[in-house]
Amino acid sequence: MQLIGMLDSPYVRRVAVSLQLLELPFEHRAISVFSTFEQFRQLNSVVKAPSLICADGSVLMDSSLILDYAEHLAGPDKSLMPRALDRRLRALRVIGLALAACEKSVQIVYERELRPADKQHQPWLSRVTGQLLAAYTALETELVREPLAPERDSIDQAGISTAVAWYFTQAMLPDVVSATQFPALQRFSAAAEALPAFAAAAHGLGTYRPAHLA
Ligand SMILES: N[C@@H](CCC(=O)N[C@@H](CS)C(=O)NCC(=O)O)C(=O)O
Repeated sequence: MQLIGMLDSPYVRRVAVSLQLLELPFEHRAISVFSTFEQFRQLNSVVKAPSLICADGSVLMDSSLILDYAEHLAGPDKSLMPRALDRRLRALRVIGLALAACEKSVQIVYERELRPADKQHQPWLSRVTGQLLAAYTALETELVREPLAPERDSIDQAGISTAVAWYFTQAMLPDVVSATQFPALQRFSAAAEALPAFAAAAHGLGTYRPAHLA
């Protein structure tokens, strides 16, 4: 299996961390949807990161759909999703908030970096910023009410997605989302980033290296 996309994308990173915790071996190819658009297009004409090239050559995209496939490939004993309905409901609620935070962060980054300064639309940026802060406020409340497990054996998809979202936003938009206002998220992120699966797929321009090759 090949995971295509850069680890500065929170979507690529949640897949890279999850595949490791699901114990599914994969090759990572750090190809950018921007600087290497043509190369990416040869692999997936739609140019969406992450893309997963499966063993039979099928190409999947969208991190949640890739994770659905990966979960089934790994089998129920390795699943990162709780099975009990109430636990699963909570996990889905948290993942939804984390993905909304990723989406709103990415929209702000694109607005800042891809659109010429004189074409930036402040009402849109204000709207998206409000949505981003609402997502992190709700996530912080979730973590205070009931902490997420940051340990290697107990972190689940809700924890992975939350940690990856938070790190991405802090790396890209520290002026928009102040870390000091979200102490539970900040603490959880620090604990998650110390796990080998996060360290092996560090946010940035690098390539995932399995622990035994690092
Ligand atoms: N919902 C998608 C979002 C993926 C996404 O937006 N990826 C960005 C990179 S962070 C991308 O492919 N951008 C290029 C584009 O949309 O043209 C997922 O979960 O994978």
